[in-house]
Amino acid sequence: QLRRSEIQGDVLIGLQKDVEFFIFFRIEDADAFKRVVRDHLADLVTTTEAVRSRELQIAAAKEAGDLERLPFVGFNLGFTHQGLGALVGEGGADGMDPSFMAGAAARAADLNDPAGQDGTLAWKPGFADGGIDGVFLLTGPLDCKDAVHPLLVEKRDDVLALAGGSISIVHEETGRVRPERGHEHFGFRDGISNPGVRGLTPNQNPADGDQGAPGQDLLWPGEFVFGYPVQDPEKPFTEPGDPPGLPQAWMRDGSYMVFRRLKQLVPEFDAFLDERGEALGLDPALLGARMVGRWKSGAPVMIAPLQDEPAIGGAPLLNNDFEFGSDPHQRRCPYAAHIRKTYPRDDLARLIPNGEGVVQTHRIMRAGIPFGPEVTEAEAESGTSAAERGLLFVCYQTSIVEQFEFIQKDWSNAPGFLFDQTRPGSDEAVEPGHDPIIGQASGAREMDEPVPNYPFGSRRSTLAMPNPFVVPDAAAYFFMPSIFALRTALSE
Ligand code: N7H
Repeated sequence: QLRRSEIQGDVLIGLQKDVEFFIFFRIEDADAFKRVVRDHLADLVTTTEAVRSRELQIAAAKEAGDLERLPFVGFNLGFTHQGLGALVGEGGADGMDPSFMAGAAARAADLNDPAGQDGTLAWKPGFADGGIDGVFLLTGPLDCKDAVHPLLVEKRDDVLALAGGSISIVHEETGRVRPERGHEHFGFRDGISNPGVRGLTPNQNPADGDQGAPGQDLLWPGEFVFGYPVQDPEKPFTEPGDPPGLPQAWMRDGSYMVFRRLKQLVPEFDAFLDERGEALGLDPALLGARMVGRWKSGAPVMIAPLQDEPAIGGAPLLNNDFEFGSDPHQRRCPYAAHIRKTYPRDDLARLIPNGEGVVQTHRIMRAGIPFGPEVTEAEAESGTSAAERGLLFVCYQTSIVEQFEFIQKDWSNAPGFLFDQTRPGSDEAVEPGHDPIIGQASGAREMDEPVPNYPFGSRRSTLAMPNPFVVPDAAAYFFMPSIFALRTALSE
C-alpha cells in the first residue's frame, strides 16, 4: 500500500502545472529554518494524495461537462546533500546515493557536460560552487489572460515570508507551458510516456494486468520512492524485489530529484533539419522524427514510420502502444533515436538475459516544464538563438547512479549502445551513435541511419551533428523527503 499522504506530489503523478517557480536557496540559520519547516512548511506540502484527488475531481468535472476548474496551487521542497547536512548534522545523511552525495557539479565531467574553455562549468550562479542547499517548487495555473495566477504568486510570497531570514535565495527559474500546450520548444509533444506505478496507476488495459495505458509498463514503486518493493534485475519485471535497506530511516517515502536547466537551440535545430534534410533527400519533419523517435504530433515512428499520423499522436491509448523488438534492424526507428536510447523497451530482451527486467531498473519519472520565450521571426530567419529557452528538466528516482545517470551516460552518450547490432543480411557491425537530442560527447557526435530503410532496403546513411542542440547550464541533485521526515528527523 502506497503511503500517498507521505509522498510529495511531484514525484509519482506530478503537480498540475501551467507555471512552476523553482526557488533555489541557501540555509542561513539552520535552527530557525528547521522551526519553519516543522511548524509551517511541512503542512503546506502538496502530497501525492492531494494530487490524485485533484485528478479524480477533474475527471468527474469533465464527465459532467463542467469545464470550470478551481485553481490548484502546489508546493514541494527538497534538499541537496549539503542542505541535509545542515539539517541533520555531520554523518546524519551518510550512506546515500554516491552521486547524490557528490553533487551534480562533481558528476558533470563524467556525464560529458560542457565546461568552459578553462575547464570550469559555465553554470548559473550557485550551481557549480556548492551554493545551493535546497529548492522550493511552486506550481499553479495561468489566469484567464495567460498571466501567472495571483494565487500562485500569493503562495510564493507566503512561503518566502515564512522562511524569512532563515534562508537566502541563490537563484530562481520560472517554467511555463508553451502556447502549443504539451509540446516542448523543438515542437514535439512531450509528457507522453512515463512509467506506471503498481498500486497507483489505473489499469486502462484490462487485457494486460502489468500495464496502465497500453504500452505503459507498471513498475514497482520502490524504483521511485524509498520503502517499497523494487525491480530486481535478476527477476522478471512482473515479480517484486525486496525493498532495499535504508541507510537513514528518514529516507522512507522520499525520492531523489535530478534538476537540469537544458537550453534548447531551437532556430539552430530547425536550420539543421532543413539543411541536412535536403542533403539526405529527406523531408525535414521526417529527419526530426527519426532523431526523436516520434513525430511532433507525438505519433511514434514505430507505428508511423514514414508519415505523421496526428490522430495517433494525440491519443493516449494509441500513442505509446509499441515495442522495439519487432524492428531489430532500425528500419522503423533508429537505435539512437532519443526515445529508443532513453527507454529501449524490449530491445534488451533480445540482447541480454532477463533484458525486460533489467531495463526497468533504469527508468525515471519525468516532471519537467519548458522555460523561455517563443522563437521570434528574426531568430527563425537567422537560424540563431538570441534568447535563452529550453527545458527545466526534472526527474525522480531512488538511484541517481542507476537511473538518470545511467540513461544519460551509458545509453544516450554511448555511441555503442544498443550494442552488438549488425547490418541486415551481413555480419558487419553497426554503431548506433549518440542520442541526437541529449547525447553528449567530448568530440564529434554522429547518429546511424537517419534515412529510413523501410520496409526493406540496405542504404547506409549517417548523420554528423557537429554542434549540440541541447546545452545544460545548471544542474543539482535533491532529496524530496516524506512529510513525516520533514516534521521529525529533518527538523528536530
Ligand atoms: Fe526526453 N524532445 O523533445 O526531443 N523526450 N528530452 N529526456 N525523454 C521524450 O515520450 C527531450 C531528456 C527521456 O518512455 C520525448 O513523453 C528534450 C533527458 C525519457 O518512450 C520527447 C530534452 C532525459 C523519455 C523528448 C529531453 C530524457 C523521453 C517523447 C531536453 C534523461 C521517455 C515524449 C531539452 C536523461 C521514453 C514522451 C519512453 C521522452 C525530448 C531531455 C529522457 C519529445 C527536448 C535529459 C526516458
